[in-house]
Amino acid sequence: MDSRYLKDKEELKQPAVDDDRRAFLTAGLVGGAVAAGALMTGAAHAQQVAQAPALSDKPWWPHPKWGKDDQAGASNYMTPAKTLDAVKLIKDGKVYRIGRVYESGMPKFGERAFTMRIPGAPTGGPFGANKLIYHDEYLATEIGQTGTQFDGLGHIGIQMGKDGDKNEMRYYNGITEQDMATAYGLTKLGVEHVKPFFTRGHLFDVEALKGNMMEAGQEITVADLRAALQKQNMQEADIKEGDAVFFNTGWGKLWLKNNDKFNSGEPGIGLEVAKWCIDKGVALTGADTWATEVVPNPNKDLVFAVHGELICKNGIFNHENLDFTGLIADRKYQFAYIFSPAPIKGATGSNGGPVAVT
Ligand code: UVW
Repeated sequence: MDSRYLKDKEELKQPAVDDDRRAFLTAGLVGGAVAAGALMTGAAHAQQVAQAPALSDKPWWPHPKWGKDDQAGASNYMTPAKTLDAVKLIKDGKVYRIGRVYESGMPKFGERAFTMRIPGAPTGGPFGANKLIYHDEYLATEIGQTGTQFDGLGHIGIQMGKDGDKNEMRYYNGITEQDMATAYGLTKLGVEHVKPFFTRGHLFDVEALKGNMMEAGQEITVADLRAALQKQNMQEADIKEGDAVFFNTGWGKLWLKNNDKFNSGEPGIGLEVAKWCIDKGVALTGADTWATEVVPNPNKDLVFAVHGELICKNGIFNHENLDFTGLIADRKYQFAYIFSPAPIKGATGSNGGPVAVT
């Protein structure tokens, strides 16, 4: 039996889990992160840390482009013109699934769960002279936050005041915990406000650039992105406002193969690339990892800082645990990215089946 199940009940109490989680998210405390630091020269690592801008504590609301009442964030870039522009990237009509299969054994963040049951077997019937029988499933999970997951604007906030002060826990457009949180779903910023994505997608194969799978705590830099663009024969100027950008780190190879390592941290983007994404006005980021951003952050004071900057402050969405295997095998780095989040009222995000069409 897995030793996790033999733990004393005391150990499973939530505060202990939170402490473990905090420790694991903090730079330098995870073996992978130390290893990643060692992969870079000391100077390069120090420079990376120095590059990370300090977090601004200035209010980020109202949104300068979409106004104080907006709840759709960067999905506002989805327009008929954007659709037609994305269609120009479709050349051979090939459709790639870039989402993963949902199953209970997949790696999950923290104490999240994914449990499916088919009651009855069959659930019901037979009905009528034709003796029709049927199956239904019951699913217990953090539906927008397990497996391939799309982070909505109600997922990430920043505490601006004292612990427990819900009037100063701020989300996109300054909406507070007090304004939006109920036990039965978010009353603001639920994923139902997000417009379906049909946009231009650009994939950076950073794993190929580095020549191997990146390691936990290893940060993708803007220089890496520019080198990947050159290697892939792409132009930076071709990344337009409202486009989606994706990062392949190789970490996805651990999916179901070594879940413990997959969960132990991850390579990804830091605040430098986050700023680049904000300056470009991208609508969405995504990766083959569970957070898209580097964990632990090379700046040991920061935890999920990219989530805060992109989602909370700028309304830029994030799609996690993607699978670019097919695209990379076919050397397809630009495509139409199509994804309509499941419009579950008051949900923080969405599962689903995103596709790339080339
Ligand atoms: C958190 O929920 C903090 O992270 P993620 O969006 O990666 O699941």
